[in-house]
Amino acid sequence: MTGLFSPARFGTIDLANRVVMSSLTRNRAGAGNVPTPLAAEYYRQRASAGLILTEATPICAEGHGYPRTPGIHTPDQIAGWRLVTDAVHGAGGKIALQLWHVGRISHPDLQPGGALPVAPSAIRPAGQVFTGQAMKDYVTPRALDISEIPTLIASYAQAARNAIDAGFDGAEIHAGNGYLLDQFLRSSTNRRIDAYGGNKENRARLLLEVLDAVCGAIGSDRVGLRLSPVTPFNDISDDNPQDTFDYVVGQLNPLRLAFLDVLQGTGGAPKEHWIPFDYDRLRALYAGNLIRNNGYDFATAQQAVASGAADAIAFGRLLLANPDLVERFRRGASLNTPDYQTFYSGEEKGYTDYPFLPD
Ligand code: 8OZ
Repeated sequence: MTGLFSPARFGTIDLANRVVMSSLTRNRAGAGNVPTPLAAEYYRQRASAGLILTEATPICAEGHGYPRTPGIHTPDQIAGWRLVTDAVHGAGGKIALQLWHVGRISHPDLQPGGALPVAPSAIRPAGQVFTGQAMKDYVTPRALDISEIPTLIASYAQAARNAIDAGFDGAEIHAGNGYLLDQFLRSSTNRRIDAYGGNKENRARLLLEVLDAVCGAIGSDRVGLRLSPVTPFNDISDDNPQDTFDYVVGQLNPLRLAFLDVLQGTGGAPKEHWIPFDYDRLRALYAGNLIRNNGYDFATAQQAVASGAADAIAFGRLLLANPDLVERFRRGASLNTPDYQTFYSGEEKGYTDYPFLPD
């Protein structure tokens, strides 16, 4: 029987087991948004997961929207990530970088030259952004001109090449959680009247062109994709998410990606409050390796992999708080409790000091 502890091959990436570390923003990058030696230690501690997906990592200066998030667009950042990939590989793990552009989820205080953040359309998100000094209201972003799209796509391809230069086993394109590519996909944030807006085919165009460019740059067998069909995070929604995401997933098969990573559910809300969506339909439509994420425990994850509903399960909070989660699952051991206070701030505390099981 295939289970969580069975090895797998996702494109060129060999996973020792089917426990994946979900991408988790931790806001601990150093000056210049460079990953630190402490980040290398944090990821090394978690290398027994079959595959680590890094924290979301901006592909270009305009892609930043939070303080202290590590980028992949400067030589120093590439060198910082090299510490991380060496540490994980030294511990026998596999690691892919999550490629990120926040789009409108930013602020002039976080943008080069104090410019407006960019988005598919000039629609201001509800809510506030932490600029590093203060909480400020989001601003109305600047709609990208169609003439800027090729440069944006090229930034994704360059960032993917940078990831390979930094030693990553692959790259995952972040097209979820209300960030730039999701802003293009979903009807609430995309009111464009050109080839990149309107019907689902047009709203999906940028993502599919980015996928093509990234696959061309590093090989599709090293590329993954993150989608989150109904998460409302960052003030986003879609008039018909099933229709939109059935279409997107239906377009992926010819690309032969390493994996598709679907964040299920509605943010942190309990399952009873999730916006209805048929994830099994995505499984049926998609011929490749599927990672499912959100709210799984050992029993439900094991069941999902054994039944064929998923090829692997991604864990966020559980791996954050239990670096040796795989071993704890094997032994049926108790789990450390995640400390929410230190998710997005601090240094070692709540980052590299969660205890391992005694030998
Ligand atoms: C939590 C805080 C900041 C960013 C995401 C990159 O949701 C994030 C994120 C999560 O994908």
